[in-house]
Amino acid sequence: MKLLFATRNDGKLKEAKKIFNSQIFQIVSLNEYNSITEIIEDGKTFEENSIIKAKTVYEKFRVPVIADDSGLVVAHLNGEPGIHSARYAGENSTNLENNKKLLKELQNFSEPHLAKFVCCAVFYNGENIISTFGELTGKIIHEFRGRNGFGYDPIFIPEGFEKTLAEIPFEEKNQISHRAKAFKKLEELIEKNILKNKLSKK
Ligand code: ITT
Repeated sequence: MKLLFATRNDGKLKEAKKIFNSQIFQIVSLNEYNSITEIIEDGKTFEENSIIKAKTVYEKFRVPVIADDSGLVVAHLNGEPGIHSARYAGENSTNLENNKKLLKELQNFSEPHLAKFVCCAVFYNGENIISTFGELTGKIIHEFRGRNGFGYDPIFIPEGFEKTLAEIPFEEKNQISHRAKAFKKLEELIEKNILKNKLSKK
């Protein structure tokens, strides 16, 4: 089954390709669809935004779509940057600018700087909508460590680990991450509710 992943984030795409069983699913991205579709993420929650992404892309291409909306929820900052994680330091901000802004916002708070990554993953085929969630708890550190991953990975240490997500090998992040948890559940539900249904209708 071909699934169009409604994302422009190559880090997410690489992770999703690894998480979904490649014998059953072929994950393609908006890059392969040559899309310039503008998606206005004006939802108030991760779930609302991931549904907006999935529906916008489905309406344009009419193929089964998956999407994720994710971000970093920081305890001292009342949940910010949350759904604003990608643009925390402003429109078109880089990962480095977002990370620096976060560290600045946290500088006057006592440690540990507890945080969690949250991911809502969605499937939409014009008929059925499925959404799932995943979380990864941990803390923010005030130095940049590691070169793997993307986004806030160099300053986030998962609970029970000593290394940041950017120091942990790709395969290991993909076992424990918020995205891995959400997409694994999504994969199971697509298999159970969509693929099996299709077979039994034949
Ligand atoms: P798409 O909307 O095109 O999928 P995006 O990067 O704008 O890409 P989001 O709106 O879901 O995606 O914002 C997610 C942001 O949260 C992302 O840009 C990172 O800053 C952060 N983030 C999410 N998951 C992360 C992860 O696994 N590691 C590090 N940072 C992550």
